[in-house]
Amino acid sequence: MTTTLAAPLAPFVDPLPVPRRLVAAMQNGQLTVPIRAGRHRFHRDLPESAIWGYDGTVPGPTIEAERGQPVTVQWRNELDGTLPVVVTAVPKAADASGVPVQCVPGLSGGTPDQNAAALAGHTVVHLHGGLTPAPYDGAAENLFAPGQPAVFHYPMDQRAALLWYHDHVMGVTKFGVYAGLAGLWIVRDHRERELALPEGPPFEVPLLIQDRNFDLDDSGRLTGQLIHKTDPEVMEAFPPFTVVNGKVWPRLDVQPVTYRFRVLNGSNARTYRLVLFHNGEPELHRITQIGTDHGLLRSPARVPPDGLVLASAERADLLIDFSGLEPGSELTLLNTAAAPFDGAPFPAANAHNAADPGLMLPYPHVMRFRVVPGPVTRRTIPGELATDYRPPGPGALAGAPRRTIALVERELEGEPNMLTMRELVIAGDDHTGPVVTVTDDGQTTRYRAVAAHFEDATTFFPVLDRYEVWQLINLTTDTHPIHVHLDPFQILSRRPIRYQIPGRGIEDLAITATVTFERDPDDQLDHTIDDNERGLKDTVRVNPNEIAEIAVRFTTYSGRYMYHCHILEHEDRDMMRPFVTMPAELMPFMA
Ligand SMILES: [Cu+2]
Repeated sequence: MTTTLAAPLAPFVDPLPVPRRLVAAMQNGQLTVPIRAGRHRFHRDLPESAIWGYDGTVPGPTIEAERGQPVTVQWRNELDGTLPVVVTAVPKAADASGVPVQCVPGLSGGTPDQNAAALAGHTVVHLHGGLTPAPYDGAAENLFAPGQPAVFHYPMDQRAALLWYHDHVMGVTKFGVYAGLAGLWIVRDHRERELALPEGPPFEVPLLIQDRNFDLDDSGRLTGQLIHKTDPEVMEAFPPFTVVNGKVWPRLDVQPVTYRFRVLNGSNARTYRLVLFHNGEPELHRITQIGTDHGLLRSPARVPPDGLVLASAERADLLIDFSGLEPGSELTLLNTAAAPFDGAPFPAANAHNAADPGLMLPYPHVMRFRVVPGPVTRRTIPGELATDYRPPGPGALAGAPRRTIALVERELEGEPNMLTMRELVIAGDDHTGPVVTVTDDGQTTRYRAVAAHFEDATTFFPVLDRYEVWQLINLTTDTHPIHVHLDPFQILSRRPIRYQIPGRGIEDLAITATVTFERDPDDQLDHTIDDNERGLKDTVRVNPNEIAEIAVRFTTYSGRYMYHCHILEHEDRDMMRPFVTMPAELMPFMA
């Protein structure tokens, strides 16, 4: 196995782009965003790429809204032509020299997928993190063809946070987002202004992190053509080039002051573990995390010792202190997370040696900061941030309905694996079919699966304003970031489990497994909730050998929503399920 690959593009040569701001208040809350084919240069030395983008750009404009001031967006689908991404499943996972095909540009002997090439621009926009009425939430089957306008109303009755909007089409979200259909959406409120946090340029900087790959021409030169490449062993795309705000490995000049970075992992599948590196050492002490998916934490949090982990769709609101650094100092943001990510640790001190094509991480570079001369100011960070939420106490959760979901990977002969979320209910004594048993401190509960695929009957009908506890049992070997639409949730626990699945234990719906709350001897993970996860979340990483419990409560809107894995290749096949939120007084009339 090769341990390093020469980078075919020079790192840190392009300035970090900042997406155009679209401030809703400046347009009376009435926005029009065309969805267009366009061209975009991902790197100084790359030819332009054909893309699909909001406003024809990658990323789309950053929409800025005020809490309590509704925003209406006319999403105008003006896409023409077909998907500007070549999709290929390469027949072999590694090339002749043993390098995984996904770590290198080009089609690697794969043939373009003709069904993907025929996709002609159906789209639907989801505002991730939005407390949005169901008709405007961007349900994956409610598609708009080119020429069909969609007018979506966003009440914005929600706390300040970094949200993002992206394509959410059934089965092909992975291609639409990859083609460029993603943009940031910032909600602001008075609490953030009380804290005098940086707002807007130059000291508030959004960082939308993604990964991309490109085709090669006959002479081996990069063409700029986007390619989505998978292989027989890895069904997710893990492209080699990290792209921030649309540029491969950019750089940002910073003054010796405190900056606020609004970070989103918008990759299809890749998890990042970010380490700030300076003079051969990690300098994580410069980073303070003040917010997560749904905004401010109750108090500032340190980044975990190995680095800041962000799975697909997770966000972090970071203050980074560049004061005390000489002009000319360079700090590099590195990624140490192997792909597919399974939670395995990697010491931050070794981040500069994290490159490993065998772990689908050929280049750990993310971006670089260079300190330029300027007046030095250090910001003092308040000890109390959010005051509007607390963890739900035992009283709030006593008697809360519990829902149990198993995350399952089913291997199929001759086609890619199928990932599903098996919704489980307690099996009656008369049930004689396959069961999942869960043993906790000697007490065993038997469950049977009642739903596996998106189109199976809905079984979740949460009642508004009531807490529920959702238990997510990971029976696979990878970490899955599970995203629930609508209201945020809080993580209650992560606990280690051992499990066994007999041969043929995973059928189309039924599943046989024995799960025990005890640590597997081979399990190296600590299964803790990090301080920066003790906020309002909408996406939770569920690691291998783990049951995560989250406290879910829907408050405002009734209707049909979705929850799913945010690895886009998983949600597209078929790790996504509907739920329907209901006002309490309607429940007696449900058949
Ligand atoms: Cu997943």
